[in-house]
Amino acid sequence: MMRTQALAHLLRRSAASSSAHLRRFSSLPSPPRLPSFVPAAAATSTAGKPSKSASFAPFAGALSLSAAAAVVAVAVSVPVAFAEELRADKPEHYPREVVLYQYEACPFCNKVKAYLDYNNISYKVVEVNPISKKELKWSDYKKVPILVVDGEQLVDSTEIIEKLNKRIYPEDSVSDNDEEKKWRRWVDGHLVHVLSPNIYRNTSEALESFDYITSHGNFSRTEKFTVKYAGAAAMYMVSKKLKKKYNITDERAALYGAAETWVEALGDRDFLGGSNPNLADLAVFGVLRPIRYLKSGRDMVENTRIGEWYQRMESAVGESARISA
Ligand SMILES: N[C@@H](CCC(=O)N[C@@H](CS)C(=O)NCC(=O)O)C(=O)O
Repeated sequence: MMRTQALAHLLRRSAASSSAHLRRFSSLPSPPRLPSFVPAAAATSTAGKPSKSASFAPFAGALSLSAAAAVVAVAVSVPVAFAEELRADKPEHYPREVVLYQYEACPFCNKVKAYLDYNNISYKVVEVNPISKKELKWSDYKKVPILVVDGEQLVDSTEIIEKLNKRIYPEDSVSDNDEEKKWRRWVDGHLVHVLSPNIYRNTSEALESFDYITSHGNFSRTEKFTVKYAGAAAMYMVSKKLKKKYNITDERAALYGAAETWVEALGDRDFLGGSNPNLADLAVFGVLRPIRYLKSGRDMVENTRIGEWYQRMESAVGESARISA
């Protein structure tokens, strides 16, 4: 990121903190940041996909106490009028209205949300029912995420981020940064495939995952019960197939291996982007966020060195920029 952009970014971050404070202490809508899971995509690959009913994968977001504490600290020190000014002062090329069609626990959706949150781009969320998908009737694209930016439909998490980033940082050339590109590809081509075999590893983990999915997704009351048990059973079976497909013998070893590979890539840097996260940091963080507080995510943090970077990312990304629909 160029220096001027870094400065602009710092300003935006303080605006983000201030607006978060405003949301907290005034009557502005408060963005939910509770642990949240929904159906996602073990079945997201293009070839040999599992059936629709089997295409759930759990993912979660969680309240970061340290991030919350930081926001409160800023809140106390920033006068409300100044904060309001910062909040209103978003650059012109920032989108005016952003709507994310998502499954709360989908790793690709969480990748997009990490980008939006980090850049303090306010967005509304439409939670899609993964069975009826009635919220997507208006679109020919039947996957999530879909991001509607000032009326324009953007699809595919990587493309969405690419396009938004070009708009927000027109001078920034992501394509020049080979390292960033390489690790973003690693996220889509490797890391996401390791997740499902882990979160559906055995019956208790599959049920834990589906408990989150059904409690935070858009399901009718009847669907909730059926999906929890049938989904957990189906995904337990599907995850065995996925292991074969992606040549995974020990799913935990694969998860720990991926976490360590990422830590090695960071070297002695705080973030892959240096002192600030870049798009690869945001992608890794985004797809891991939904599993972080599941058993697999807790095991990953206990058994690898990824925890410190993850905490830095939680602080850097800060509060959700989600606003009420
Ligand atoms: N390459 C796409 C993958 C999107 C994807 O596969 N999303 C899953 C949810 S995590 C999906 O919508 N699957 C189809 C379904 O649920 O029917 C991206 O990065 O956005």
